[in-house]
Amino acid sequence: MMITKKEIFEQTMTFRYVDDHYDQLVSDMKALLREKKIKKIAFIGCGSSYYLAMGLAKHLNRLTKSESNGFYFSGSEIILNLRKTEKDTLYVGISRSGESTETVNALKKLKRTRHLTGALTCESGSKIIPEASAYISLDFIKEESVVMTKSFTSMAFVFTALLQDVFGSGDVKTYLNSIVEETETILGNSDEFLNKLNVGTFDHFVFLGYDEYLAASMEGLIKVTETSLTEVDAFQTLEYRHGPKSKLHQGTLVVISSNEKTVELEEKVAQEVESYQAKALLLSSKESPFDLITFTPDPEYRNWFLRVIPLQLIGIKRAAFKGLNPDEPRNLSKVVIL
Ligand code: F1P
Repeated sequence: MMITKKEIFEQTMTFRYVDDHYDQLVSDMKALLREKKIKKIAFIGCGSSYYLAMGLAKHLNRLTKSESNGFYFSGSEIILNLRKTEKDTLYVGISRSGESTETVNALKKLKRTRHLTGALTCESGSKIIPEASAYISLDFIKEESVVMTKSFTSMAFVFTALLQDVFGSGDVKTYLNSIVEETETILGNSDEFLNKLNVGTFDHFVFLGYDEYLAASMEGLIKVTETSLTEVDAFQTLEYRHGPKSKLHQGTLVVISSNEKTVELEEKVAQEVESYQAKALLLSSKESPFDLITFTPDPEYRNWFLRVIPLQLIGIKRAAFKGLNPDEPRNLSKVVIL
């Protein structure tokens, strides 16, 4: 089996490891959050790790019922001095490799100017670690593919759980177990449904959603681009109607990541999409007149990163249809060094 495909299907196993080793994985970071009474966290990343930063920032705002506790920046925004930074904020650099120059230099700069820094990575021996006062490292991931799949969702899982543990209510162990359970189902159902839909034959994809689901949709955009070199867009769902819908055609698949709070209006977008002979697919917990991959009820967006799994599979299925190898993505390297 291709490396990228194998790693997509390993996500249940890696989530189980996160569940089994959660306390040990997060102990330093959790102690820092508690000891410093952190209220504000700015997540910093590049590429997929930037969209991971976006999802975690949105989730922190949701948990704290505020729009001013979670922030997300690309590494370049910090090293180019485009953003004002605050001393009452924890800056968490996110990097699978721990080596991306922009992210490492951003954290170096923040540490040098006496900001509190942390790191989330899959490589504990990497350059990002010395720049962080506390870190979470998922060394067991050992992702070989250039394309981030299980590393993205596992880092999202562990830090989403930590945010819920420190800032949310409810029992984190129950949450951890529920995500592991659901992942198995989502992988199986998505694979089966997308095969039935013959998804590789679509030549234009659109991924829509809000907040954490928009972050998942943007990650899907990168995945489908990197693996299949296919045209793909991502927007807030209703924003799609303000111009971008002009590209809809018979070969377009529009995937709307939805939940109980937003599905009623988002189904109107699905209706409009199909009026232009394109195809709509809902990722949602509610019965729908449109094609549907069913997720558990998620009014608090707690399974946001699982919405990426169908999009990962779309990428490799489209690549297979086009005779492309996702293990050798065009123009890409595993780490971007300046
Ligand atoms: C970030 C990144 C990946 C991308 C490619 C190059 O890496 O841009 O998002 O898919 O692998 O590197 P990292 O900072 O998370 O290691």
